[in-house]
Amino acid sequence: MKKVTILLVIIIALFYYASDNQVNAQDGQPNYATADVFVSVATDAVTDNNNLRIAGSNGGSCSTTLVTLVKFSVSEIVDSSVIDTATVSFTVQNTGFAGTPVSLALYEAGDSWGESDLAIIVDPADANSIVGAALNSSLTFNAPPGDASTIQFPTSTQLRDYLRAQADGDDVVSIAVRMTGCPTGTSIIRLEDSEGGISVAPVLTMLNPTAIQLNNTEASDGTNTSFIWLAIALPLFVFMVVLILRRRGQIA
Ligand SMILES: [Ca+2]
Ligand SMILES: [Ca+2]
Repeated sequence: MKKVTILLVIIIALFYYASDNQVNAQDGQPNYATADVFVSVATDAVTDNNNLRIAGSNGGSCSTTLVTLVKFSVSEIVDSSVIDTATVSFTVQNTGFAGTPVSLALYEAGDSWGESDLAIIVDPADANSIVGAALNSSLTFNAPPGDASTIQFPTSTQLRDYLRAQADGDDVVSIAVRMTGCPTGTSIIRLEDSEGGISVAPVLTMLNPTAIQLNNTEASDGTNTSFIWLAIALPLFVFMVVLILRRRGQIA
């Protein structure tokens, strides 16, 4: 059995030597918005001036009137990374609530917008809307959050999966923030924008975005999931073969 053990140790050591648990530069670091605007659902007018607004009007049900769009870069996240947690934070400028509760939620958004674009369809009821699937990350306020306070959208599987897909794709993350619940009348929340500086800018924070990556230029894009499975399967296969041969008495 000694030979089997030595063989296993050699194989595992070889694979351990060949692989490298790569930690991304953006682990736990504040990742500031690269662009941010708010858009009117009714007119598609884009505003990039002093704040980000999220608003809704309730005449029986809460309908979104102003949507905020924010972009982040995830270019420093290695392909195939697993992200443990991801949160999106904003600094409140001020609020105008006619009552409570007020709920906000994050959505996927397309990338085809900029701070000077004049026509972006943000109405989710429109098939051409830039606002996509819900990211299952929401906040409900039973009292207006204080001016200058920080609000943080919590991590979710959908948010992490979306960030991972963007990191594996075009590295540009676009997120829409909508009002999904509001009392009768008009409710608005104004947030600081990235032009206000990094002390108040929208921030994406990702914890432990890591990837197992080969120290091999041919596989340096980190797409090596099959390799990792091989590293597990091969020693098991050798172990089983040796076990069978030993039972048959073909090896000592
Ligand atoms: Ca802006
Ligand atoms: Ca994208």
